[in-house]
Amino acid sequence: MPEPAAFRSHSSHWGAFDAALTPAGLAVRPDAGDPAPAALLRNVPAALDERLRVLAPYARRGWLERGPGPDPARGRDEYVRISWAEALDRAAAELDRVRTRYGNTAIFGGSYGWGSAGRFHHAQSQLHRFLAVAGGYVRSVNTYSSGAAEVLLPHVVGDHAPIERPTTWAVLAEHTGHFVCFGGLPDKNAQVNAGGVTRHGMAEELRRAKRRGARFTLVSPLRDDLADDLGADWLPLAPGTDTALMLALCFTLVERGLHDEEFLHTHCEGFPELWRYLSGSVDGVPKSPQWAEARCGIPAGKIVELAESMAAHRTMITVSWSLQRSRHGEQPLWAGVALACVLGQIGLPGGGFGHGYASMAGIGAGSLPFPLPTLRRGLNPVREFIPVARVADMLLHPGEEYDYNGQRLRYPDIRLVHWAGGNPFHHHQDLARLGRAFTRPDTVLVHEQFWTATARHADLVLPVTTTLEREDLGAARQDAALVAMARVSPPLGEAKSDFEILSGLAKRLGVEHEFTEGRDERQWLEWLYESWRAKLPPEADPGLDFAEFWRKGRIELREARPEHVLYADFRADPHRHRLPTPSGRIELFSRRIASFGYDDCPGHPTWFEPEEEPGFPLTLVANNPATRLHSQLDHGAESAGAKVAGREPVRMHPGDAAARGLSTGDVVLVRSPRGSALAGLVVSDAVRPGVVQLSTGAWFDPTAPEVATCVHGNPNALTRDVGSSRLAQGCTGQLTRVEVVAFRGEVPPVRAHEPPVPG
Ligand SMILES: Nc1nc2c(c(=O)[nH]1)N[C@H]1C(S)=C(S)[C@@H](COP(=O)(O)OP(=O)(O)OC[C@H]3O[C@@H](n4cnc5c(=O)[nH]c(N)nc54)[C@H](O)[C@@H]3O)O[C@H]1N2
Ligand SMILES: Nc1nc2c(c(=O)[nH]1)N[C@H]1C(S)=C(S)[C@@H](COP(=O)(O)OP(=O)(O)OC[C@H]3O[C@@H](n4cnc5c(=O)[nH]c(N)nc54)[C@H](O)[C@@H]3O)O[C@H]1N2
Ligand SMILES: [Mo]
Repeated sequence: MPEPAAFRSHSSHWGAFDAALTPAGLAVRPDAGDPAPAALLRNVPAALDERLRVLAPYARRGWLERGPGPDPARGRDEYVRISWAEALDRAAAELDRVRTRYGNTAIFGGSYGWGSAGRFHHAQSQLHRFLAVAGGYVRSVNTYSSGAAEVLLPHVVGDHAPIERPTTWAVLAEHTGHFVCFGGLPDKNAQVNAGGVTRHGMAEELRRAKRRGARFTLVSPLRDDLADDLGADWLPLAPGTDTALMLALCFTLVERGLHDEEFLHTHCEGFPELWRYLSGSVDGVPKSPQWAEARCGIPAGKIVELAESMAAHRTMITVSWSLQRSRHGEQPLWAGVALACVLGQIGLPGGGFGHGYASMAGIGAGSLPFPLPTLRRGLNPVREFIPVARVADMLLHPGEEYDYNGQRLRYPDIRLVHWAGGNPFHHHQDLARLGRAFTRPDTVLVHEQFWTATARHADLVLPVTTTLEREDLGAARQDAALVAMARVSPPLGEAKSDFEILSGLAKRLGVEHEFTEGRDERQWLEWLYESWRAKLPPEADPGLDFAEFWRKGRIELREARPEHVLYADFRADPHRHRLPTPSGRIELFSRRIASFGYDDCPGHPTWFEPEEEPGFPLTLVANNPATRLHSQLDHGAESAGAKVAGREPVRMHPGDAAARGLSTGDVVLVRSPRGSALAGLVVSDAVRPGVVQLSTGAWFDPTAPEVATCVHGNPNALTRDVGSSRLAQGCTGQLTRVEVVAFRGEVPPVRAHEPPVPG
C-alpha cells in the first residue's frame, strides 16, 4: 500500500479545498464544511499542467533584436528563452529609461484582473506597490464587473451600500414573498467570490424561501439563470430592454394606485420629474405596458399581472451586474431602484432592491465587522487614471479628451505597459482593436503563469508560480474563515512569485528595501497575520499565534451569519439617517447628473432604443462562464468537458437553428461588425428566440485570421469597444449584435492551448 498522500488546506476564488500531490497528479478534495462545493474545483489540477505553463523567462525576438518601440509584430512574433538575470536587467533598464525620459505618467500599471486568491500574493497589489515605490504609474479606476454601477450609485443613493452592505440572504429566506430577478440568480456565478468562499450558501437559502412559499419571477433571455426547482415564472425578455419593462411596471403601479406615495415623497428626490417622463407629458409617449411589450417582448397583460403581484407581496427586486455591463447600462440599474421606490418597500425585511445577488457568492452573505490582513499598496505619486475599460482608447489616442462622471479628461501618452494578474486579451472588448492598440507602446511587460493571449502580446514574459506552489493567507470580507494556503507543489520550471520578481526589479532600481521592507515571503505572511491580529477587537481574537494558525490550517472568523436589512435606518428616520446624496434621499432625478448635459445619460432613468446593426439580427449574450473563472484554467477538466467540436459552445433556440439549417455539434461562424469567431453549436430551448449565448473566457486564438478573428470562440472577438455612457464609461461586453451561419470549408485547428515555444 502506498502512503496516503498528505492533504493540505488551500483556497481559490471558487472555494476552499484540500490538495495533495500524488504520483497520479494533484488530488483535490472539496472543503468538508462546504454545503455546495463548486464544480470549478475540477479545473484545479490543470494549474500544474506543464504543457501550458510559462516555464522560464522569454523575450519577444523583435524586441530583443530591435529594442523597444511600437511594433506591428507584437502578438505574432517568436519568443526566445533568456535567463532570469537578463530578464530582470532588461525589464529594470526599460522601466528606468521610460520614467527618466518620459516621466512615470508614461507607465500604465492599471493591470486589471482577478489573479488568484491570497491576501499577500495578490498580483495587482504587488505590482501597484512596486510601481508606487518606483515613482508611480497611470492607474485604472472601477471594474469590468460593475463599472456603470460604481459611478451611478453614488449619485442615486450616495455610496455603494447596495453592493457593500446588501440585505443578507438570511433575511430574504425568512421574509421575501416574491423575488423578481432581473438577470436571474444563476448558481453558476455564485460559485465564485473575489478572495474565496468557504461556504456556498445561496442555493440553500433560496430553497428555504421556496419551502416557505416564496414566489419567483425570472426576467432573463436564458431560462437557466434561475435554478429549475424554484419553479419560477420565466419572462424571456429581449436582452437590453429591462429599462422599458421596469418603467412600464412603475407606470402601471402608479396608474392603478398601487404605489407608495408617501415613501416617494419622504424618501425620494425627483419623482415628479420622473413621472412627467413616465406619463408621457415630456415626450408624448406614456411608458405603458403596451409600449414596453413592443420593446421587450413581454405581453402587456403579463406586465400588469407582475406589477400587481409585486404590490401584493413583500417583494425583492434583484438586478444582476450583467444588466449594467452594456450600452446605457446605467439605466436598468437606476430604473430598478426607481421601481423599488415606487413599491415603497425599501428598508423593510425582505423588500426593496439588491444589485449583484448571485453575481458573486459573497453578495448577501454578510460582511465581517473588521478588516482582513491586507498588503498596503503604497502612495502612487501619479494622479492620471483611466476608467478601466478605456484601455484601448488610451493606447490608440494619446492626448485625446473624453468625458467621465462630469470631468473632461485627457488620455496619457503610454510608453510602457506592465501587467500582472489579468488577461486583457480575454477580458477586453473588440480584441482585434486591442491588438492594434498593443502595437503602440515601446514595451509590454507581462507576469504570467500560462501562455495566454496576453503573454503572447508581451515583449518580456516573466513566469509566475500558481498558488499551489507558494504560501498565502486566503480570506474574503464576505466569508467567515481565514485559510492557510499551504504549498502543495514545488515551483514549476523557473517560475517565481510576483513578489520575488518585483523584489528583483526593485533591487535593480535601488528601492529594494522600500518594496520588501526587509521581509521574505514567510515573514510577510507572519507580519500580515500578527499585525492584523493585534488590531482586532478582543472578542474577535482567534487566540492563536501565526505558527499555531499555520499548523491548524484554518480559523473560523465568525459563528453566525448576521442579519442585516439595507436602509432599515433610513426608512425609519430619513432625517437622522440621511443618505450621502445631495438631497439626503434616493435621487430618482439627479440635478448633478442632469447638469453634466450628457445625451447618453440624462437626469432620470431613461429608455434608449437599441442601436441596430443591419445584417446582424441576433443578440449575443456574452455572459460569465459556468465552467471556469473567466479565462482561468480553460484547459481544465470542467471547462474542456463542455467544449463542442473543441470550441466554446454557443447556444441557440431551436427555431433560429432550424431557420439556418443548423444542429447541435455543428461548427458555426459567429459574425459581428467587428469580427468573427468559430464556436460549437448547442441547440436549446432554454435560450429565447433571437438570442445566442457564448460565454467569455475561451482562450483567444487568432491563428487563422483568413477564417475568423478567433477560431476558438472568444466572444470579445465580436463585442464593441464602447463605454456604457459618458457618465461611467463602464464595460459593455455583455451584449452584441451578431449573425450565425454554418461554417463550410476546412475547420482550422485550435492552437490557443499549444505553447508558442518548444516544450
Ligand atoms: N464580453 C464580455 N467580456 C467580459 C465580461 C463580460 O461579461 N462580457 N466580463 C468582464 C468581467 S466582469 C471581468 S471581472 C473580466 C475578467 O478578466 P480577468 O480578470 O482579466 O480574467 P482572468 O481570466 O481571471 O485573468 C486572470 C489572469 O491572471 C493570471 N494569474 C492568476 N494568478 C496569478 C498570479 O498570482 N500572478 C500573475 N502574474 N498572474 C496570475 C491567470 O493565469 C489569468 O491569465 O472580464 C470581463 N470581460
Ligand atoms: N462560474 C463563474 N462565476 C463567476 C464568474 C466566472 O467567470 N465564472 N465571474 C465572476 C465575476 S468577475 C463577475 S463580475 C460576476 C458577473 O455576474 P453577472 O454579471 O451577474 O453574470 P453574467 O453571467 O455575466 O450575467 C448573468 C445573467 O444575466 C443575463 N442577462 C444578460 N443580459 C441581460 C439583459 O439585458 N437583461 C436581463 N434581464 N438579463 C440579462 C444572462 O442571461 C446571464 O446569464 O460573476 C462572477 N462569477
Ligand atoms: Mo467581474
